[in-house]
Amino acid sequence: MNIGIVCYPTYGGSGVVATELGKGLASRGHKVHFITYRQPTRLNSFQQNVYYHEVGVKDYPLFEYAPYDTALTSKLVDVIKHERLDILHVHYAIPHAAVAFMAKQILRTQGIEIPVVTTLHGTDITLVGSHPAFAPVVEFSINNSDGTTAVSHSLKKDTLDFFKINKEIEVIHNFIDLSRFKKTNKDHFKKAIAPDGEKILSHVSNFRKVKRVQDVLQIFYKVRQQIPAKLLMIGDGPERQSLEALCRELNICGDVRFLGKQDAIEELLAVSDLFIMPSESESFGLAALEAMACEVPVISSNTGGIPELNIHGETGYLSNVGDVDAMAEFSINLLKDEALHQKFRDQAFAQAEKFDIQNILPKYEAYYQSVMKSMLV
Ligand code: GMT
Repeated sequence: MNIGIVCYPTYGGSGVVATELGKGLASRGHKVHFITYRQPTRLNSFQQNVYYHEVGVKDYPLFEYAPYDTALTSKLVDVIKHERLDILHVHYAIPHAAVAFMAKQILRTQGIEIPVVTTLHGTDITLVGSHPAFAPVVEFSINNSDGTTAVSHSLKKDTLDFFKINKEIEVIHNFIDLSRFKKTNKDHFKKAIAPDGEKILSHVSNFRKVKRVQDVLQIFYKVRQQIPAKLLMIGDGPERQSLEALCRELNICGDVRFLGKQDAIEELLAVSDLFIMPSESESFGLAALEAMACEVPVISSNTGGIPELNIHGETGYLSNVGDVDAMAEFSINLLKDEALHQKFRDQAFAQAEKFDIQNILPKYEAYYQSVMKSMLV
């Protein structure tokens, strides 16, 4: 197939999923065209069958807001027509699903029919999409996509609960490349971070409010009162400054490392003993899956799609959002019991294997085929 992929090229989970999906499809012989305003973060080396089309937004003194949607629509029309795409897959509903609808209408006037698949990732429904500023457009563009997928059953339910949707939504979970995310021996590295054998807790996110990053510090503070420990804070975002202030307040700065946006996350996960994800809302929790693939048990909230991934009492523990006492207690119990910790490590890995990209890619291929077929009748 000749496939177009639209996504955000930044560090967010939706961009990572879209890029890894495209690379995976390309390795199975499909031609994949990424259409984005910047080279996606994980599209950083040459790969056979992968093409990149940059969307340039023309500046003009009249524009207070550069019309990205219009520029993306024009680019889509151009790429779909000249590269003869078979299908367009847009990730994150806003504004991509609406833009795809517009491009589809333009191409129709030229006698070209392009099937459009929209993948809902989470905040495009739960946090941003349900806002009155976006909701009517999100609802319309889901109903006018030829196919829609959601990354968890929970997100599908949220979408159906909030919007009037008259189309089937297919659930295809996030996935993981187990050849990259795996536990490797990084003892020298571990020694540098935790020279006296302290336990290593880690957190990866974009440090937005929805991630409840302050809870991560509160949990760590309680754990560290009982067990010598270090915390790795990986990523960056709007809450960073308030986190640093909280570190000072709790007097834990010496044991917390802010590492910023990292590419080789798997190396940091390889030295981690626990992964903390206390999110307010989380449609799936790709960062937790990456941790589990590296044999790191997950202490998380029980919100959204997280329970579809993290199994309470098996791969980690689930607690109510904001219950930092419970999350700290679960962490301490696990870290104090070596045999139990190892059992959870093994079980976390076994669970991650269920989301192996090699199992998920055929699901997308079959879904594309079914959408294209449904347009022929
Ligand atoms: O929350 C993020 O890190 C970014 C966000 C995005 O859309 O880029 O992630 C969402 O999509 C991921 C990939 O499908 C999911 O694994 C995350 O759970 C989801 N985030 C939220 O729902 C808050």
